[in-house]
Amino acid sequence: MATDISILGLGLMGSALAGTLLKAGHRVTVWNRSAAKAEPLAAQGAAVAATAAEAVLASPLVIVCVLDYAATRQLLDGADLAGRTVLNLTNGRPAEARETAAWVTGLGGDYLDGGIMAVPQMIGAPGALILYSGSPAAFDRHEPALTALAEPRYLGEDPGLAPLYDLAMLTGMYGQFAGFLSAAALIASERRSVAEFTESLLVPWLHAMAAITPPMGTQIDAADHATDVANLEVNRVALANLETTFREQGVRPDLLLPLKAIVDRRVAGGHGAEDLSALVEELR
Ligand code: FVH
Repeated sequence: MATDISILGLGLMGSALAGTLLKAGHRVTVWNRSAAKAEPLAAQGAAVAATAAEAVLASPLVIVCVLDYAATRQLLDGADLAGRTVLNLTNGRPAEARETAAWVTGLGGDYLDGGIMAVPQMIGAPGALILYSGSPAAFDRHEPALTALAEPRYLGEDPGLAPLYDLAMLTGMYGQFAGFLSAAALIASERRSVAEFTESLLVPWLHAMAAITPPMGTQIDAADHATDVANLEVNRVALANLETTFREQGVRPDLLLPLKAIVDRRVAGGHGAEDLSALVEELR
């Protein structure tokens, strides 16, 4: 069913959200600080609001997607939020989401926070996921329209949950990139093809390793770090070999050293027989 939706913030992501909602047949009102970014969307049928406050008044669902929460608060300041649902898809911290939720509800609105697990090109396509938390009633009301953007995953009433899970997902992603970049530098140190190594060897290996992380999650939940895979002492030796090899190859091991330090500390504490999952105990 076509609904009225306002989008505030027309950067790469906001423009992708607005374009996808227009294609899905919704009536979309847009606003951006730099007005020129609204022009392509106006050509696709969006109404363009002169001010952020005017965009808020235009629709019961107001999506904000800007640089940070300071910008979110700045552009919503003075707008009449009573009876509106503010869905903030801006990247931020759980504490910021909770503060913003309290502010919006204090002004008579409903608040949803969201974490977009997609790049702009993925919006509206299979594989895109958006994490939501906040008002359950607002989520139920708007879920049908939001499904056009990405698979929606509602995490709970605490508005801080979506950013918490979003940042945890990004943590996994940056860890993967840190591993990839270190491996690439090592391969490049012998002038071997990084592209060929990545496609034929590294990616299948990472898929296999990803498959053993859910059982590690179960171990972490149970605080049971027994292993029949590889204990921390074995990993300590492997990481020592890695550091030495990186240095011998003239490659900086900087991205690996924090992990190595934690393994060394755990083993020095007498936990060499444990699984890698036990490192969580050193982090919390
Ligand atoms: N792009 C991506 O792949 C990621 C995917 C995951 C989610 N992120 C988050 O989405 C937010 C916006 O990201 P973006 O990629 O759209 O960013 P830009 O293209 O740089 O656009 C930024 C927009 O923010 C507006 N803006 C900045 N400061 C203010 C302000 N003080 N008041 C009002 N608007 C402001 C900016 O306006 P303008 O510069 O065009 O006038 C753009 O509309 C972000 O949280 C990502 O982490 C995207």
